[in-house]
Amino acid sequence: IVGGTVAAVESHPWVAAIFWRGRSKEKVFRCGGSLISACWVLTAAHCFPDRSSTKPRRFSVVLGKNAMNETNAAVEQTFRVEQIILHEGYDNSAENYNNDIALLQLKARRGRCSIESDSVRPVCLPPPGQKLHPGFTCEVTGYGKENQSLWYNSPVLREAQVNLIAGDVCRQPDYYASLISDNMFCAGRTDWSRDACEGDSGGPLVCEVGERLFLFGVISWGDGCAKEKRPGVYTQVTNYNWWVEEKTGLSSVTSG
Ligand code: 4AZ
Repeated sequence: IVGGTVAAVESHPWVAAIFWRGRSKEKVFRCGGSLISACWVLTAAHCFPDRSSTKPRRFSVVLGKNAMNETNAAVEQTFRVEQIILHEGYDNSAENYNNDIALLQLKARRGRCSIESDSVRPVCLPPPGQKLHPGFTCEVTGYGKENQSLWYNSPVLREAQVNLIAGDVCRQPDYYASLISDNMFCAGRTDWSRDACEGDSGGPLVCEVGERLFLFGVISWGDGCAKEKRPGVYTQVTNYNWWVEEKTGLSSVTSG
């Protein structure tokens, strides 16, 4: 996150940290994600770029994590991954990450996955097709870079407020032109000071509607970070209510 502030996971208890286990058993941070029910995390398909790296056994998910380099066993909940479901229409052939959405099923222990606490709680999905007006303020969260030129991620969870940008604007030739599909939306600041960045992908963009926070976007891509006319691009979650329902069998996730 560029231009943001340190965030307490208690204020974003759906935030998930997805790790990949390398050959020497080291845990490498891969992507953010959002807990949408006790056993399911929504993230970006591009977090799993090669088929061999989609082996669920190589991944783990940590919920309730504030700091990357310390483990607070009292609040964190760590899970193995039962399955990884990439969207069938995920397509990066045009290098625009169309349908950049994926589901991770957490492996249950003694019949249960995550347990709600002050630090762990699922986020609501917005009703299908719900539209918010351009300029609407939403919030992005992640453990990604604080500045594009750094080579390391943020050691702590960070958040920033960004504003929704109209599709017409984001499709202008001096913005992203035809790269923006109907499954995406853009968000940024008028002064380009705040943005998601590398390492934040898969994580949440949430917007408050009627005093509730809803997961409207999955952090997907962008040309650099916090650059003029290069806003962050997000997967439009309201296009995928039925897909999530079909894959998880949870009708409750669409009702908000
Ligand atoms: C990335 O590489 C990435 N500025 C994510 C978000 C943005 C850029 C890059 C948006 O994961």
